[in-house]
Amino acid sequence: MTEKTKEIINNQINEEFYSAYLYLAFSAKLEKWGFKGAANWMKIQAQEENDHALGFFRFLLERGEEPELRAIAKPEEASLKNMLDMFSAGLAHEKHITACIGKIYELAREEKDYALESFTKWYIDEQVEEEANAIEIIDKLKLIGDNGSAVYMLDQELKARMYVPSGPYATANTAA
Ligand code: OFO
Repeated sequence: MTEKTKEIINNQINEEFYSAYLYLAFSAKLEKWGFKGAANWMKIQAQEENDHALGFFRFLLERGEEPELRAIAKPEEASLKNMLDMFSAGLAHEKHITACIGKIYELAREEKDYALESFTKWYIDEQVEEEANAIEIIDKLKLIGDNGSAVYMLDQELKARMYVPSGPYATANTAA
């Protein structure tokens, strides 16, 4: 594996852990505000991001490389003041992640690293789903506005989300 490839994957491990941090920070804030359902949704998203990081972590190990764990930045977006702004910031962040994954895929093709090319496909598909999920919730929040009982119902809906291990090594993540 080239240095360039190792660097982009190590960076992506950090990006995915930052995503987990971001969603966990949103979860804490939402729970403090009394939105337990939205807090649950965000916490599960954080768990999935952790899995995504572990996917890249494991990929490096399986290719005989040692992952490098770097400092995770403080998520400044956690200072946002309402749920709509948080989900919108989440979507903006996912678009950034989609671009990062695209760059990994491009590099894999450039370097004819077929294993990485194949591995990255899982993340490309996942990003379509992640952006769609965020858009759906943002649309609902816009529709609802400040209608308290509708916000309460949406919060109840978000409470139903359950954690399912996510990532190309989902079943192996517990042992990663
Ligand atoms: Fe939110 O996505 Fe990871 O990869």
